[in-house]
Amino acid sequence: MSKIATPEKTSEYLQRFVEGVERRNPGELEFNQAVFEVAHDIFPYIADKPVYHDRQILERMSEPDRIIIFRICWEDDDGNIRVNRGYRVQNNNSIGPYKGGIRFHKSVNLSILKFLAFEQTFKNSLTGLPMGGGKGGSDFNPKGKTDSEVMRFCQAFMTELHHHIGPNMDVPAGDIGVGAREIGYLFGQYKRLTNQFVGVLTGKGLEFGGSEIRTEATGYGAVYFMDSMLGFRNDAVDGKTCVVSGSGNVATHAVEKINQLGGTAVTLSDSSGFIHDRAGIDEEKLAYVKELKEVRRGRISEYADKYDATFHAGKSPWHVPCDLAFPCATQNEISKADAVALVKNGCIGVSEGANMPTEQDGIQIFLDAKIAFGPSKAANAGGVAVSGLEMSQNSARISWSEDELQRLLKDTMDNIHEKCVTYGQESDSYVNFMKGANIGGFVKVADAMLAYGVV
Ligand code: NDP
Ligand code: 2IT
Repeated sequence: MSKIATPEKTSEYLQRFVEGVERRNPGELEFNQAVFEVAHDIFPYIADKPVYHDRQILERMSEPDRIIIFRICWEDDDGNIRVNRGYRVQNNNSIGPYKGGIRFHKSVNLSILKFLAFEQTFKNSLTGLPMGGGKGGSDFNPKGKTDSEVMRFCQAFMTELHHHIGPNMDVPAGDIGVGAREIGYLFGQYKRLTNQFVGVLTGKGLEFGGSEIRTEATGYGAVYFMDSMLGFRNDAVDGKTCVVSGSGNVATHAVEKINQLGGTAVTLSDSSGFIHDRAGIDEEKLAYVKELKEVRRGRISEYADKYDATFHAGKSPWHVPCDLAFPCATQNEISKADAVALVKNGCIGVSEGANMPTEQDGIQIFLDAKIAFGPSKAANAGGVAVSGLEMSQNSARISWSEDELQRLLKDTMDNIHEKCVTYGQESDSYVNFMKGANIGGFVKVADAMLAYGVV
């Protein structure tokens, strides 16, 4: 098959491809969802580029290069032996070493890590930096664990993982449940096991090779991306009411940037529910949230005890009227009904800080309403982009200034926005950023794979 495909043929190929992926990955709902979302945009794009069909590029991209699964054995504070499962999904290293975070959460399974590693491949390509895609993690639940238990777990995790990573091979970072504390323990153990001080992890402390702005980059980047999408419509974040979900790294730094750009964030959440603060979450309140979550590791409901805000147990914030929405907690946190409520209540923009937070039919609602929808692989790429810059600084054994990195982050998000416009603008001039990000991320990886031949 090396002719230009008709629309009928294209949908037949897409159907066949999707069935094949489902057959090979039975029950892996998140992975199938992520691959389908991409394939839906790529098949029409490659209809007149038969070489991508002939060389089975998307088929190869959706089969990870390798997956490492291992046992993690550690001892809790009471001397009990605990067993968890660890993973590293090395999805694709066509344009650089595998790169992507590590997630510690009780829900972690192969489907979730495969979807994240697949998405990461496209996201990293969009940054323009030489990074392949990977993701790892464990079903370890950090909630309620002491500092020394977390340290022993991280050491046990790295004792196996260190065989499979390296500064030119695979460079992990943080994700849900893995922040500055865990990266410190993981890096310390890597250094102990290998006797090497190298840039094998990103998100490190500033004292040991970390980069300015890495902590803030994902949340800041998601808000910059929103500002760029609105700028394209002669609008801005300034003056807008924003709902934000989550209360971790991405959510808190999104709120920080919303405040800096003149918006008002009125919600935050965790897995117990959300708080609604009509007056806005200002800098002082945000400092309280960071201390609550990072130091005391408490619940967001405590915010409503301290400030004039309401707490809504077991609910997410999407039914609160807003101009802009920033999902920054986890995958599939916006359902179709939530998307309908957002649009009905006047929401004009969604920028995804979390990975794949909107369900497939929710995305369709946003696209049909023609609101500014920034999909995760574009909107939250600021984090991994600054990770890429941390790798460069480590290789060169230098540190760039905060001002320089702020500028590079903003430029990167602008460039990703531009790429999405190039590939995603439709005949009525509406920009489908989902399509733009999928195609924009695909092209560089695909062309590298073509150059390598059949490998
Ligand atoms: P954190 O661990 O710092 O915070 C996660 C937040 O999300 C917490 O408030 C947590 O609540 C909430 N949350 C997690 N799982 C669920 C769930 N199943 N249901 C409801 N709430 C949940 O993680 P990050 O802020 O780093 O990550 C948030 C999202 O951003 C993830 O999707 C991640 O993949 C994505 N991301 C992160 C990047 C980074 O640089 N850190 C980069 C790009 C994307 P609770 O404490 O109750 O669990
Ligand atoms: O999903 C993501 O992009 C991350 N968790 C960050 C990955 C990284 O390597 O910085």
